[in-house]
Amino acid sequence: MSKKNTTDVIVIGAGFAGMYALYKFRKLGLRVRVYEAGSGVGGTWFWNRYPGARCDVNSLEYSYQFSDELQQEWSWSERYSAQPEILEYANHVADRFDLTKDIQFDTRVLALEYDETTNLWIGKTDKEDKFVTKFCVMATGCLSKHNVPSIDGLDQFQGELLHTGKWPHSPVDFKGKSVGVIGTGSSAIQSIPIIAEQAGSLTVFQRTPNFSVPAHNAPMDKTHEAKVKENYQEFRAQNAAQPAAIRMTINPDSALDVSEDERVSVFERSWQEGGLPFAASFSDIGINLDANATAVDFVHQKIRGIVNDPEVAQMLCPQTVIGCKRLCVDTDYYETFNRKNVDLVDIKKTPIKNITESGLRTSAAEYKFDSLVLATGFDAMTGAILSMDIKGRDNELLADRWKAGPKNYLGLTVNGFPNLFMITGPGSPSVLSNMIVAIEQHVNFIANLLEFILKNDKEKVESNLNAENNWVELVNNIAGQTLYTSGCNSWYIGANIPGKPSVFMPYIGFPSYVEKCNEIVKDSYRGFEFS
Ligand code: NA7
Repeated sequence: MSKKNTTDVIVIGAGFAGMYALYKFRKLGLRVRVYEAGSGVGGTWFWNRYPGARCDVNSLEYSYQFSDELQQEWSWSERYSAQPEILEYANHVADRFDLTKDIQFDTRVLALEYDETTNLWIGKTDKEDKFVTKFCVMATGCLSKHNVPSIDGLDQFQGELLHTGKWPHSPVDFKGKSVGVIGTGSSAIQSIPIIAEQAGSLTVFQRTPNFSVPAHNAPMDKTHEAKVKENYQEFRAQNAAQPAAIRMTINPDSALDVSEDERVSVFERSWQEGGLPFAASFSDIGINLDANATAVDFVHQKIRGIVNDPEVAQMLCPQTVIGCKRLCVDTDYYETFNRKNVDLVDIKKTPIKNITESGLRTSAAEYKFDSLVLATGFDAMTGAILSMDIKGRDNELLADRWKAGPKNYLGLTVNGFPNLFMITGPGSPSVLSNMIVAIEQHVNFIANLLEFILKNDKEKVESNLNAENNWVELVNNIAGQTLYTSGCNSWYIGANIPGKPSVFMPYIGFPSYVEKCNEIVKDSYRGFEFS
């Protein structure tokens, strides 16, 4: 084995997590190597190039804070950044901190095996490299394994077959074409208005409608940007104290304690403001069914007010609680269904039977398309990790250990898999927080842990089973107090993937998570075992 393949730390993935991990671990004086399946940095933003792909967190917040020079010198052009600009930012960071020299692109890690006698991990990639490392860090992303639905005949389609999560790098021309889109999650909701403008005809196949709030995206307010930059640190600290580490003013009132008129005017203000803060219009929308129903009613009224055809409007009105699936943020989504060239098909009523050479067949009709877009989401949170063959102590497969659902400590470590860490893993705030903030917190935690190991002449760390059991119970207890677990089929509980165990995966509440991490460190890394 060549010397270059022996390192202290292997990081898998060069998205925002992998890039910061490389930067941070290098600073500890460790030899770090990153493997990345794509041909460039950026992770989610490298792959999700579909038209309209945009972040739903404000640009001034969705960025790194580890370097003040970086956050001062970079300028965002819009309130919510579009994918090309975020990818440009990722590339800027890679250049600025000279990251790419330690990243091996176009290389997918297939397997990792722990060798107890040497306390090393041995890995295998699709380039037939074998690597040996002491520490492994999964920076594999929460929404990176795209979900291709098992619909009969998918391989028969002779037109252009696209997936929003694995979009081509060259521009896709829909001009004048007949296009079908399967799925109505966030990716579909962002891309449909743009595809509709270009296509000759667009047919949207909807299994479950989603709630969406207008983004009211706009050019960056330069005065606001300058003000934030005057004291960026304080701005970041205030945001980190918010439940999702995203800046929003949570109305302390209950939706049930105000008059109908006042409630509607509060919702209207939030709707006009736009974006995810709609969920904070009242304090109890996420925890009380009756309060939630008032927000549902308001959005239903909005949909009925925007969409001209009452039948189409009715089809677009979700019949679940609002927010138990991730709230979508759009530009002209509902308006798009007033276009003459756009049709909506309810595939719960008339299911897709099969894909044909020229389109698809439902139980009611046959459709012909030049292009078919699968906007069918991801095997979220565990998909990318479990697509590798990871064997811990006694050759135990992580996939077997997690058969009934992911189990770990702080979303970070798994008993029996020493020196292996997950960034924004299941059981951490991850997708229910500002991802870049969560990533930095996790990488900092791991870096401190590595420093502790090295300073104290320890060889390995893993979590103990008891701590893991308690942690998973805590994650579930917190979720149980909210409407996230009120029965809608979200990817937070793995419901979008047939056969996936139904377990609520994210930890709700970024500040309390950070508090718990800090307490554990103070308490000599309670729940971790060192040897
Ligand atoms: P989502 O939100 O998981 O949406 C996927 C959509 O695809 C959703 O409407 C699904 O319907 C639909 N779907 C999935 N499988 C099928 C099959 N087999 N047949 C028909 N329709 C199907 O993924 P996105 O990419 O839109 O967004 C993911 C996250 O990225 C988003 O939450 C943001 O955080 C960014 P279903 O609802 O399961 O009935």
